[in-house]
Amino acid sequence: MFASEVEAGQLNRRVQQLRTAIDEANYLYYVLDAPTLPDAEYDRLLRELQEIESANPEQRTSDSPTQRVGAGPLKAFPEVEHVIPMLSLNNAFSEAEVAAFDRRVREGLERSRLASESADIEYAVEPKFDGLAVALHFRQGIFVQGATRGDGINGEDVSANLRTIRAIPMRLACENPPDWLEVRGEVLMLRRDFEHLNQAARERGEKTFVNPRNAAAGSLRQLDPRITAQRRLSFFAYGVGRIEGASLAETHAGVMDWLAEMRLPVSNERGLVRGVDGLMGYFRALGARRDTLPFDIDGAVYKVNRLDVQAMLGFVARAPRFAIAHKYPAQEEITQVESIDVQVGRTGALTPVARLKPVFVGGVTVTNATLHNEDEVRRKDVRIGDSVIVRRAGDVIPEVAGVLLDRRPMRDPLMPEFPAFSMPVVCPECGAPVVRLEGEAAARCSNGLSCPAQRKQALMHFASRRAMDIDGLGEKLIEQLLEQGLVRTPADLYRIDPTRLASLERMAEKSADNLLRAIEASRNRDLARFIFALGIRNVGEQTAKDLARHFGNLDAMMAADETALQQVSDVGPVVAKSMRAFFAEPHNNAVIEELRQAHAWKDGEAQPKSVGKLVGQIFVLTGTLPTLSRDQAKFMIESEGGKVAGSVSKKTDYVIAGAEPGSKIIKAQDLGITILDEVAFLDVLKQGGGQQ
Ligand code: D41
Repeated sequence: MFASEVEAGQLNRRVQQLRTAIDEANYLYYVLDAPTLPDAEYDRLLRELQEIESANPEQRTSDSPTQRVGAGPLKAFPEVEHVIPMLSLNNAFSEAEVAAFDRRVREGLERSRLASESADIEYAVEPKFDGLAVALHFRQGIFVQGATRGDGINGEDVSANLRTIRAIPMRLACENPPDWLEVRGEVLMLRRDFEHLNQAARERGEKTFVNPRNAAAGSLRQLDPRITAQRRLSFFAYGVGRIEGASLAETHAGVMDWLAEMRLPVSNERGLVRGVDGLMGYFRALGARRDTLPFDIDGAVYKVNRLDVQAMLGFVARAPRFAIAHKYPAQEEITQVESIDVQVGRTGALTPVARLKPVFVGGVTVTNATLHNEDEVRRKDVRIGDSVIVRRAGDVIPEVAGVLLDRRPMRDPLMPEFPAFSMPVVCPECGAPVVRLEGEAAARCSNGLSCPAQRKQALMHFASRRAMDIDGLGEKLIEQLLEQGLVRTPADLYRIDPTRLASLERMAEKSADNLLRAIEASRNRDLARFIFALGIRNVGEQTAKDLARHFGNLDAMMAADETALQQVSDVGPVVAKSMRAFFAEPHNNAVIEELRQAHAWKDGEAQPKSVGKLVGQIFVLTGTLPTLSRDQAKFMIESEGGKVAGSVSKKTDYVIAGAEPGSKIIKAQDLGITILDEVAFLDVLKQGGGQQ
């Protein structure tokens, strides 16, 4: 053997080694979602392979992982014919339709006496991926071509783009690959990749994609594969088309297992069930997890498991009789924007809201959808008259996912088209100037609780179920109370004049009584609810609970400065700042004082802290300290785990004395207890106490 041949053999072995390692890493990362190889190592292997291949072009093959990065742009996609047509799926939208499908299957089999009379049919069940159907062709196990479904007969050759999808093997993991294997499946974009893509687009001020499906479609039909390569598409197989030189398993599940063995991605959400009950059970279980899956699905697909039975049943028109797609209610629909209003929220934030032609989506009729904020409307360029995609996923509030720009109405050319949205410069409710602070997404009405809209929202929040829980006090009633001047602030609720209440329009005597009773019942709510009910910006239900537990009483919380507030778990600078801003407002303090008179809440006990420099130490405060208020001193002691007692006893460790102390100081002297002034106290606080 010549030396050069030996060298070539070694080179080839290294090339194979590198390819195997890279393919393995891709499989673990993109198919099993269990990455092992660090990115840097992966890059190093790929670079080495690239270098060898460019120095030795004869080593380059079409299935090499170097061929995934994307070749130069195409002018158009060549058309390809599907030798075996790609069928479509019939849909079912209800249990009745699923039952009808199952009945048709059983009747079809009885006619051919293939079914054992009574047994339930076995179905292979799988998610219905909300992606794009494609066909992948492997010759001798090597990926040679891939095409979109198109109309089922003719598709587009998107091979170069499919090569960039790391979940698709370029070489099947199989000792004896079939001469020909056509794998069918769906190309999609995982939700997290979609979020990243849109986030990057937002940062560059570019248009975002409406949903993962559109992002996947846009990426797969890119003429420049280098762009597709950056888009992170995924793929799941759902069946096979043309096959030569191998025989299939006897069942659909068996075929899917075989594909999985060859390292093609198949969903692990698939299963086997029997009869309509089995189908419905799967449908509900999958539906319950729909929002937590890493990809969008729009239903479940049911297929008769046995392939011989499938063949027996055949097709009607262009859809098989042996399979059906059971769809979930759509989470997206198209409708028109009738107007764009601006709503003023509880904290003055202005939210643009699209008023829509009613549309049934996500299981409810939607007439409004949030547009979030000014920037969002600009980015999406939503205008009155536009056709838009409305999305309502799970229980989240409906939103406008995007505009169908090609459907923007062409108006009379002499008429100006609807202008782009802009935020009003004055509050639509009270006319006060609108301000938008730097770094904030929201524009706000600057009028605080003098703005009637904010006042109404504040009252609604105060009365709401998770806050003061005043039963029956809803939006309509609050509007009436405000209009009639019976109520301006939450404190007014506790002194409503019953005769004036009863005289309100549409107010029966009984409902007036009920409301008064509900208000009465809301007195002495625990501190956490009360703090939440105040509606301080950024203070949600959980933060309110944490604050109540930490401080025990409202005065201690109101006395705490930003640093002291941040001692509370999950209270950061933003929350602390909004709390200080709230309590710096004289109006708020006045209302709180009135609510105190009304016994709207009852204080609790601060949860004793078991960590801190002063754990186990008991302090007594007397007289006026030069800079610290009583509450501040108390809070500082308690945040270090110390206790503040009301009177001096043998158990007292320190008495902190200010100007004009009372008799407590004499008692302390009698008992020989250490007496501290403010400076000494701050010292103890710093060092920790613990005197003997
Ligand atoms: O997940 C899917 N979108 C999916 C689509 C699936 N899980 N199975 C499918 N099975 C078929 C048959 C039974 C006709 C082979 C399909 C599709 N077809 C399909 N996708 C697009 C059109 C038809």
